[in-house]
Amino acid sequence: MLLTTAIDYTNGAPHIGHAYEKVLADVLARYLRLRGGDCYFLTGVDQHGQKVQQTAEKEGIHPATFAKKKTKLFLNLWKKLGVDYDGWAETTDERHKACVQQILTSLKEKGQLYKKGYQGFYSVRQEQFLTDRDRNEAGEFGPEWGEVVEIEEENWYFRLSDHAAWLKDFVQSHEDCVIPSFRRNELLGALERTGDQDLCISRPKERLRWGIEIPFDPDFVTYVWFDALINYASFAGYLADEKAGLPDFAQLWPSDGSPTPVHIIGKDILVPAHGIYWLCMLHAMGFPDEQLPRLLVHGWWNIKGEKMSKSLGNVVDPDALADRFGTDAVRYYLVRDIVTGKDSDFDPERLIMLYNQELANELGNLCNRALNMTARYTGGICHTSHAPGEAEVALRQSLTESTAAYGEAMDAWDTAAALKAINAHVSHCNAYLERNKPWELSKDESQRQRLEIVLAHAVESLAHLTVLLSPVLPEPANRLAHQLRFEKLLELKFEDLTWGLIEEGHETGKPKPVFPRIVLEEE
Ligand code: ME8
Repeated sequence: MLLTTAIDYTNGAPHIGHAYEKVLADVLARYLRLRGGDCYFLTGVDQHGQKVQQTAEKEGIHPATFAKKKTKLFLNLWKKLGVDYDGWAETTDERHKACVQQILTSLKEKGQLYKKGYQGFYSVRQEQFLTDRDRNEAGEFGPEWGEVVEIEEENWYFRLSDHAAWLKDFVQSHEDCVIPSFRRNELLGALERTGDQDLCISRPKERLRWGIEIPFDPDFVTYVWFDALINYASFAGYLADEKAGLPDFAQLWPSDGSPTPVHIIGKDILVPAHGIYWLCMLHAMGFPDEQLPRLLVHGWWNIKGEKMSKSLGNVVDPDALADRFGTDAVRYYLVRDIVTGKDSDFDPERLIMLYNQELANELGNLCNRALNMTARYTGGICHTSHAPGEAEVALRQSLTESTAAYGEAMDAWDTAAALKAINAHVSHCNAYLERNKPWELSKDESQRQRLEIVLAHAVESLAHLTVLLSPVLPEPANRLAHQLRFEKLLELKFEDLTWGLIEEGHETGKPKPVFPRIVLEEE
């Protein structure tokens, strides 16, 4: 299955919103593979457009050099955060350019593009033409539009209005075309309000040079959104030459009823960009309904209830955050403290609290106790063939429930609920050890069998938890698998997670702290 993210503007450094989306996608891609499916994870950067041109001009450098420089910041961050994509999209790539131009040519041949003059208002910040509907109650264009200029120019238009009735019908009749459902309702509401407007898809070169040239009219470049949306298809191999080194499109974007691509995007770019423009573009390109992608719309991280913005000076730098608290804490927090689809408040104190409590204390404690006591009391050997007692039946039940709840939550893209399900079993295990006190059982030879049962149950649980945690925290999961001396543990699939992963006589290794506590200097 093809899983994509929005491609980030290269007019500035990555912020915590960018990091969240890419970590979320990485976690979901790893989960889909754990489920036994294929997943091709595509992400990248949006390098064209006026914003990039303007910021580059301010710095006195060419937009291409500027975009490359900013792209490096994204590439370095994904490496640091363990975002392990399969495909990388840069919109200045010649292969992408060729695809955009082929699509433009073909749409023109189909009569879907036409040229006309326009006189009116234009938002420089949003790179968008404005109509009276964009005015506020006072009849003005509000601050959200930034600088608004009056322009008169000819441009190329896409017959968006041809697809309006189809789109309404499509969204109404496909419940899972936008996830979660309240975002689908938002799109339906927007479709009710939208008139019969077409989409301007070009910009004259005299105003904007930084874009993909319109192949049949060299005085114009392609509108940045029209160019950027096509990345999902171009980097999946759409219309590509076999030798281009891109994936096989038919395989990645199936038309045989198998799962269609999922585009992970933020709430601000559902309407109109993905929910209207992209779906209509695909429809015009000839994609049948059953081949259209699904849109997974996530919420935003705010700062103390306010939108993160350069002007408020509250932008959180994920790179600095990872240097300070470590990659694991950042990954964990970003998918633990937000419900997919909803907004959340970014709070470094919660990051520290959740990491220290749930990973360093609870899970760290379980790893340490299970492996340490097994090494000390049974020479590292697991004795798994004894019959379970009442407490063990309850523990197995807790694991079964947590695993099922985890799978259900992840299938619904809800990473926070999945992590809570893991934590529920970790707590059960810690309470089980507290109640059964292997350290006391070890002092009484007549309790030898009980001791072996308790330790084996803790180790078996740990093996399962390691696999479940691996999409979110792949590195710690690797280290745990190594400490369990179960090198093939992470090759297991979700459906393999039945009781009995640890065989009779298996020898575990010694624990080394996997989740060191975050201690602030001020503490
Ligand atoms: O929109 N919290 O790029 P972008 C969570 N280039 N997510 C956030 C966020 C926040 N505070 N702020 C932004 C673009 N995002 C286009 C996309 S796709 C063909 C072109 C998300 O760099 C935002 O919702 O402004 C979007 O999904 C992504 O970051 C990139 O935003």
